[in-house]
Amino acid sequence: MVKSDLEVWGYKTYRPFRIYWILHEYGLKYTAHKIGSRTGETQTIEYLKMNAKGKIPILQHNTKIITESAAAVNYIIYNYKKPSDFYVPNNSFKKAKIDEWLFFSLMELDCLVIYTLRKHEIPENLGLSNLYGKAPNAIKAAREHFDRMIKACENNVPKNGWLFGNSPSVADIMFISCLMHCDKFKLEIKSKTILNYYKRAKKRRQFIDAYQNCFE
Ligand SMILES: N[C@@H](CCC(=O)N[C@@H](CS)C(=O)NCC(=O)O)C(=O)O
Repeated sequence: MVKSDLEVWGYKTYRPFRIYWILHEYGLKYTAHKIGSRTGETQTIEYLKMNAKGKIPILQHNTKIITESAAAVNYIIYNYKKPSDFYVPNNSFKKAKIDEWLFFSLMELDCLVIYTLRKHEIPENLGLSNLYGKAPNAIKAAREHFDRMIKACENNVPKNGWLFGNSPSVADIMFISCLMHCDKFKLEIKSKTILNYYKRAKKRRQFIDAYQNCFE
């Protein structure tokens, strides 16, 4: 198989999925290296040379290496022609509004909620408390924080379409990739508006294609 100049390292989890999704939105060909986290594949000397954090995902563009999923998603929109059905902000305020969703998703949802649950839930609940220790108070606080953050952003989620109109943006990719952890960690999305938005998103062809390739 001829390798594409764009390569994604990692699969089967929601952070690599962000990169698969943007690549499908932009209709770009890519090579997927289907390696898993915590399988040993991210701890080889060769891999650690690319990403000293020993984590997935990586986006590789020829010799350029990007090791954070949000940076990788943005790299695509900075470098490739915008598809007609994708929203890219064209001034600094609009860009800041997108960034608001990006940092909200990464900090308030991914880091404070999802990572806390992943590290401190018991293995039966798909957590790693066997490695990182049990922390029932932290788990309770994370679940409460999730409910509070969903309530806080609910009014900014539209009843139709995407966060910024009729086309998706990187804000949708980052936010939805966080919502995708809810089933895994039994987090209930206590907002009809957000549940409907999430259901709509999952019907998009690019989402489905990216999902199939990332999770197959
Ligand atoms: N902030 C990073 C997080 C990457 C991350 O935590 N990846 C997980 C899999 S989705 C991983 O490789 N975990 C292994 C570990 O924490 O050692 C990003 O968004 O790219």
